[in-house]
Amino acid sequence: MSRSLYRAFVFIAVAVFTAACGSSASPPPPPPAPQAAAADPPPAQPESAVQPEPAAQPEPEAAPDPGADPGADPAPAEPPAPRTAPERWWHEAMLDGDVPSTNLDEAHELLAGRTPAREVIVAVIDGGVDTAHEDLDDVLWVNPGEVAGNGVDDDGNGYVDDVHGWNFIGGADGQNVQYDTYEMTRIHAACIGGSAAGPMESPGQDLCDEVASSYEEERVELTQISEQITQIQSIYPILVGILTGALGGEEPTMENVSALQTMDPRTAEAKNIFLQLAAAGIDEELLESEGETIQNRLQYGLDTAFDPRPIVGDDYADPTETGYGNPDVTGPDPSHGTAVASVVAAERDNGVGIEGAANGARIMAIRAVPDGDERDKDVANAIRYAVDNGAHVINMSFGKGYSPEKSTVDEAVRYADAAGVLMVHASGNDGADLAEGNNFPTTAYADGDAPNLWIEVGASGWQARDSLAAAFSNYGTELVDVFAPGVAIMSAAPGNEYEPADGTSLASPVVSGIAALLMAYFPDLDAADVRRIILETATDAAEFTVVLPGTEDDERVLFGTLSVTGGVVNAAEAVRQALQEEQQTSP
Ligand SMILES: [Ca+2]
Ligand SMILES: [Ca+2]
Ligand SMILES: [Ca+2]
Ligand SMILES: [Ca+2]
Repeated sequence: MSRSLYRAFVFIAVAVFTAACGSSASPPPPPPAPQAAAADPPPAQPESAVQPEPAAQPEPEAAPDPGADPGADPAPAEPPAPRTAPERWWHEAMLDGDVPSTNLDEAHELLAGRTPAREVIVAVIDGGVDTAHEDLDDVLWVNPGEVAGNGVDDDGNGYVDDVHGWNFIGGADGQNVQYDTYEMTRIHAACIGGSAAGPMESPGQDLCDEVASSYEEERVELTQISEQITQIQSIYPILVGILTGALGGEEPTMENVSALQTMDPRTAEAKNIFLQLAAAGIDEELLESEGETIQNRLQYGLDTAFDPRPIVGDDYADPTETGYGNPDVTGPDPSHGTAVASVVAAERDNGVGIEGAANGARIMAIRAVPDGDERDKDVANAIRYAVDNGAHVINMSFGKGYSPEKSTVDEAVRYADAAGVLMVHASGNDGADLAEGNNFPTTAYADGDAPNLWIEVGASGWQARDSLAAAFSNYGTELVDVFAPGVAIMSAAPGNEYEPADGTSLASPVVSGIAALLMAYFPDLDAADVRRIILETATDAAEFTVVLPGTEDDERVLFGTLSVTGGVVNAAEAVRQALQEEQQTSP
């Protein structure tokens, strides 16, 4: 879950409790919300607008027009407009005439009548891909020299039965790592002698102090969110009960609740909160799943004694070791990687599901990212596997705040760069400036030099021009190259399902997919050409005034300050330029 959703929870929890205490006639539940929000507000979270004011004060709110009286309710009075994203928005040219998207639709129109000149292999280094998904099963990379399931490394690449890719976080016995610690936790463990450190030695007092405080901050924040989710879970059925009554027995939805007219302040309050929750995509199901996610993070991510590495059974202390793992590229929870892969290459003409950005692309699934922080050794091996087995593009929708073995990853990135493989990386979801914090793997090597064939991608939204930069997206005047759609991206989910997802994790594969599209139709373009064309043809939005990510509604900046190009990728313009360059170079 992104930090912005964390904030949504905090925000809504406060609203819920203001409401519950202010309008419930029966004995209100103890109001623990203020302590949560006030005790230690998470950094960069100026939620002054929602400070929970005296929570217990019963508002004398008999106003028949709920939400119209700004004095009656310190929370934002207007329920968010109940708009949902157009399902295919990230294929369109513009939203509402002025919010730029990819214009993939026109790109494909421009290419109609041609066929892809080659199969472009896109390695998806992620948490696993549902290889049985109806919208992906026919676009998987198939290792031509490997026979499945015979226990033999038929093609001699060092990996046994790697038909669609490889899983670096599993054991030879077929077991899989699902959860892992945060890198921060591993370093903290190295400082305090916890077994999560593995072979890592204590990094010295300065880093130990820094990590100890980040660790504690994270622990407090996750604990608070966990409590808040529990609180909303206890209120939610009450809301639904009130609204169901007001709707004459109908199940409340965003639509019928929006349309609900009421004179009753309690119902009005329930309506307001329900719509806020719905606008943030929060329902009972999400509360349960996010509650579980947060619990897992507390239980595994922050456990200084947890070490899943024996499941893999590698010699973890040796960063140069290869060949460990197993061929199960799906793993126990392929939801993230399935969404990412589908944005790149979901079957466009099979009449079901969604359309990926590219046709003519093949997904090489490489599992290296657990629920927790990926490990440098696995990331490096995943990159090398992709390069050695023919990937043209490597999508990396993952990141972490510390990278103790950065040199190992750097070497693999240099290897890919030298091999002409385009690397596309998500900038991360902290709503932060990358110049002020790291999201590894970073665009620069430890020695300050940088790879040529790397695109760092921020996430753009659809709702309005001033929210073009997604609230959760990391940004960087020099460290993010370009933005791409990453909000409400309809994508594939395990089990032939489809659902919208948010994150720079979705923006990155939009770019990987456009790169694959160009490579497939214009085989003379190399990775450097494709990178150049994508960045040169991005829709220039540098002069747009947008809300600075991570500041809620406070600070406004020019979109051009958030990335190198100040643009949003534009597939149609990229194709147009590729066509033009093709014409110029052909005799
Ligand atoms: Ca299929
Ligand atoms: Ca093999
Ligand atoms: Ca085999
Ligand atoms: Ca499809």
